[in-house]
Amino acid sequence: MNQHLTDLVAWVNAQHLSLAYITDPTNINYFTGFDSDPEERITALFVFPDAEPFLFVPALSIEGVKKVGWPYAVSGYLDHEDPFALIAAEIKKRDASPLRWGVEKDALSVLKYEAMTRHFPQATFPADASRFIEQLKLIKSPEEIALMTEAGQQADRAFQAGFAALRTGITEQQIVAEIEYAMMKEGVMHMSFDTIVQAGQDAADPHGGPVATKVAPGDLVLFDLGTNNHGYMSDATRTVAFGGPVAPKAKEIYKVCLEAQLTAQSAVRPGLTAAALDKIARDVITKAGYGEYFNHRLGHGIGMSTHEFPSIMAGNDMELQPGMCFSIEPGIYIPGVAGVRIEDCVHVTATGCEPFTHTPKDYTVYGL
Ligand SMILES: [Mn+2]
Repeated sequence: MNQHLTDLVAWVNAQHLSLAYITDPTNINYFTGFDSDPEERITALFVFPDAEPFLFVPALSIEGVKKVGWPYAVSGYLDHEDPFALIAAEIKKRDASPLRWGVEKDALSVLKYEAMTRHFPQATFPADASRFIEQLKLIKSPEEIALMTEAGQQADRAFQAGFAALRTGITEQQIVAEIEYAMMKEGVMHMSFDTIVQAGQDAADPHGGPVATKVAPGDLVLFDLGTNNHGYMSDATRTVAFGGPVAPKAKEIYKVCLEAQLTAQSAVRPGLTAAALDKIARDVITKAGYGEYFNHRLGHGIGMSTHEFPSIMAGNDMELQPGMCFSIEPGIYIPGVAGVRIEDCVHVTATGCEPFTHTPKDYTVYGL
């Protein structure tokens, strides 16, 4: 049994549960190695204190489960069958009357909840698997860090493809196409999220783009991208100048943002709180007079999802520990002027941290 699944079984025992019912596809991948997007179909993992676990999937996914080497039972259903009746029958083979259920309160839909309580009217839901799993995911194993290191190397190559595509008149969306084409050609199966390229004033909207804006000389161009390497994500941001010097204000906010990023990244150590790390970066930006333009937390955890725990923000007193992985991504966004964000994801080591991406961060001008 892999370590993640062993930990889940231990939790089921410690909570005196009859079973754990896992439905979130990313969590199922975390515990089983089976990566799927079931859309509206039903995929579920059931774990018991004494009996072996089982996976329940659409019939068309059974071969996929076997391919990843899942060593326990798997059963399926056809589209016209009632999946919940079949699931109930599988559960009853292992426990005729499971009373205490652990479920992901963040993920279990009302539909699935009602279906299970129809079959098991005595069921209670005393334990939240979502909270347990987010704690379990906080610390990455060396194997997970190795996959994320590889994902970071892919992101570094993606930046090179993006920078190489820069020329007058190319649109943000066309640069995205060049980046993702280069990644797919080298064997990357998925980006970890839709690649963001924003030129000039577009970058002042941290949740916008890419759009059909054409890159023009004197723009700062922001690239935020990452890859999915066997289920483990990279995520990094670089902002570069194109075609000559940018406006003095744009260059100034670049310098401030870089100082905030470097200061925070070099301050990471076990025992520092997430809130303190956020403050270290924020203080640099606030002292320079741009505090109001840094309108999001410093960072987010990363692993099999691009946003998980720990959240690097004010109010989070969680202490950093070796094996935690998160982004350090200060930004300064001045509407009508420019936007800058610089981001590396790192993993905490015994003495500091190690970034997953190594693309240089110094202010760089790319030629016409
Ligand atoms: Mn990020």
